[in-house]
Order: sequence, then structure tokens, then C-alpha cells
Amino acid sequence: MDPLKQKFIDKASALKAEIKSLLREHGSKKVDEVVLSQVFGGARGIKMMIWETSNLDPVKGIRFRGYSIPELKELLPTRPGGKEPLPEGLFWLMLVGEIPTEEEVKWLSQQWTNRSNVPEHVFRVLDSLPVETHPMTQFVMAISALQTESCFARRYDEGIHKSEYWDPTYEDAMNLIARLPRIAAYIYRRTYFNGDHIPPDISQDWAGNFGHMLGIENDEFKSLMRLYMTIHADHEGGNASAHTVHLVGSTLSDPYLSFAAGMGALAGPLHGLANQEVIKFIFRMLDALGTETPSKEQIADYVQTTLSRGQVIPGYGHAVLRQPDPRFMAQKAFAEDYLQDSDIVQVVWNLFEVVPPILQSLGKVKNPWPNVDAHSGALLVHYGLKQYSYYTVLFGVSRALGVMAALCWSRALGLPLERPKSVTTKWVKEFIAEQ
Ligand code: FCX
Repeated sequence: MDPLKQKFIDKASALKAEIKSLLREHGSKKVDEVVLSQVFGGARGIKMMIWETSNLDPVKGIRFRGYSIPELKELLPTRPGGKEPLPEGLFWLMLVGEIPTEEEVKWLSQQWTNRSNVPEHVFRVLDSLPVETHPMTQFVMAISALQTESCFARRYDEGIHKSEYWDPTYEDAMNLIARLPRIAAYIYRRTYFNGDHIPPDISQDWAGNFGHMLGIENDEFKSLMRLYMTIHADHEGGNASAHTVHLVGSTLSDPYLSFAAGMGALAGPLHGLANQEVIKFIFRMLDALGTETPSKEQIADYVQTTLSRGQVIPGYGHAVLRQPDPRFMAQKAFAEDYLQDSDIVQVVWNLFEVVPPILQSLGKVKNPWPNVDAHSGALLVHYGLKQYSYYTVLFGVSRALGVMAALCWSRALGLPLERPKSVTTKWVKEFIAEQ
């Protein structure tokens, strides 16, 4: 058995036994109380699932297995001489809870290279779609088409014992992650470059090779891709894409179909599509104002006009966070290191000053601060990746790392079918009348 798989099942078996005795002793302890406004309000804050790979603190932001993003930048292995962490290292950490060595990360990079072959029929499915099909639609269809390769679906069909579900889930997770950059790059090149595809360079790491296949041969951009793929990977379990993968996976739908479903959730403008919406918002603003370098006053007026039209300011606000998103701050730090002089980055920084007080003044926005999506587009534009309809695909490739590691845990821990309770408004009225 491969060393990561062995480490994973050793850890998961130990935790499974621990959970069993914990539930035997404390299973009836109350962990939460639900009020009616939460029932009508998108289930905000209700503790209702297990997610081992990361945890989101409203003030401190995301912690991957307890580590903040600045800590990961210090601790995770990088390319020789590089500054940004390799996403392979984050996957290892999320899967087994340990910071990997350089050797372990090298091994994982090699594993993903070995597993990266994408069957021809997936490209044929993509090629049969109109070229103007939204890249996220193409992405979902390609992942669904790849489901023919699912080890889990095959083993289930053969009658696998439920104690072994984790094994083909791990294989599918590793194979899917390995194949995603090729699929995502194929979508990019067919959509915007007339199908002029770039073959993989197997000497590169996972994110570096992705950058190469996109066609942006720039070391700084590849560093950005390593950072980008690391910080977008996981945001605990309740966000819409992660929760969808978790829910669909709980039916024992295989990892490919579960991930495709999650990507449908990521494609919503209140979630992952916000990264395209932010840059669209910025481009439209620059167009309307007739300048690449608008003043803060001009930006403030434009923001107010947007709000008065009943539209949200994309990239701002969050269902859980109550401070500037550390993922925004990590991208800002990258921009401070590499592209201080970029006009579009300056616009993002001016928005950071202008938008929060305006949102605060509305009196209803719980978090006026920027989220991860407020910064990413400006960095991509700077390096020439200006086709913003594509941005959510990048988010999706990264998100696979977290949700696939978490899915391995769900199957190894034997988590059951998820099935919360819904009620009707009639039931609510009767409930109130009985009080
Ligand atoms: N601009 C304008 N109004 C906003 C706002 C924003 N950026 N953020 C929140 N509000 C409004 C809400 O629309 C809601 O108004 P309503 O009562 O009239 O319906 C009110 O403020 C209260 O919402 P709040 O409780 O603060 O936020 P929610 O938990 O309901 O929603 C999201 C959180 C993220 C959906 C919301 O802040 C939003 O729409 N932001 C813009 C889209 C965005 O950036 N999404 C990406 C989020 C994330 F990082 C990701 O998943 O990628």
C-alpha cells in the first residue's frame, strides 16, 4: 500500500474507534440550539456535520488542521528557492494531519503525475460543446464524463464490504485531483485559444504544470498558482461547494459525481463565481468612469450606485467571517511583493478602503470586509489571464484538494447518509401557537 494511504487509514481507524467510544459516553450531549430565524435563514451557524480537514473561525479565519495561512507559508515545502507553499503539501496535511517533508511532497507530486492521464472521451465530450459554453458548465460536464473511471462505482457494483469504502474513495480522490489541471487547461485553451492545446510538462509540480498548460510561462505566475491552489482549497464543511460534495457523497454517489455536484454549487455568484463577478464589476466601473485609475471618491460613488440598483458588491461580505479574509490578505501580501505598480491591484486596494464603511453604513451587512474573491482577479489579470469567465474553474481545481481529502475521511469514518429535517411554514405557525 502507498505510504500516504497507509498513514491515512492508520489515523482514520484510530479516530473512528475514538469517536465510537466518545459517542457511547457523550452521544446525547447538546452542542447547539436552533432558533427559528436560522431555520428560515439558510441554517447559518448550526453545528451539524463533521469536517476534519479545516475549521473556520469568524475572526481569525481559516485554519487548516490548526495552521493559519501565514504559518503554512512558513512550514509547507516549496519549490527549491520558491516562496509559496506547494499545494501537494496542503493536501497531505489535510489528509493525514501532519506537515509533510520535502521528500513526501515530491512523492505526492510524482504520484499525481503518474495518475494524470485523462481518457480521450472526456476531451470528445468537451469538444462537442459550443465553445461559448460557460467554463464552469464545461468543467462540470468533463468531471461527470470522467466518472467512467471511478474505482468506487466499480467496486460498489462488485459488492465491496462497507468497511472498505475508504479505499476506492482514496484512489478516486487521488486520480481526480491528478487529472483536474489537464481538464481545466483544456477548457481554457479550447475556449479562448482556438483549441491550441499545450501538452503537460511532467517535470513540473502540480500547480506549476497547470500554469504551463494554461500557456502562461512566467515563474511569478506559477508561484501565484501555487499560492492560489493552496488558499482556495478548503473552508470547513458548511460552505455550499464543500457541503454539496459531502451531502452527495453521503449517498455513496462516487467522488466524481459528488465533486461535479459541488462544482455546480461553486458556480453560483454568491459563492465561487464571485471571483468573476468582482473583476467584471471592476472592468465595468473603469469603463463607466472612463479611467484606469479612478479616485476613491469616484469608486465610492460607483459603489453607492451599484447598491442603489439592488445589487451586491461582489467580493465583500461572508456568511461566517467577521474580519478581512486571511485569504484576501495573503493575496495582498503577494501583490505587495511582486506587483506594487499594477493599476488594477491599486483599484482593489482602494476598494478595500472604500467599500467596508459604505457596507457598514447600510446597517444590515454582518461582515463589510473583503473575502477571498475580492483580490484574485486582479492578480490573474496582471499576468495576462484576463478571461474572467474562467476564474471559477481555477477555484474549483483548488477546492478539489479539500473536499476530496474530506470525502476520504467521511467514508473512512463511516459517516451515514445526511438527512436533516425540513418543516413547513404551517408547521412553524402551529409550533408557535403551541408555545
Ligand atoms: N453587498 C451588498 N449587500 C450585501 C453584501 C454585499 N457584499 N453582503 C451582504 N449584503 C446584504 C445581504 O444581501 C443581506 O441583505 P438583505 O437582508 O436585503 O437580503 C444583508 O446584507 C445581510 O446579509 P449577511 O447576513 O451579512 O450575509 P449572508 O450570510 O446572508 O451572505 C454573502 C453572505 C457572501 C452571500 C454576501 O455577503 C454576499 O452576497 N456577498 C457578495 C458575493 C460574494 O462575494 N460571495 C463570495 C463569498 C465567499 F467568499 C465565497 O464563497 O467564495
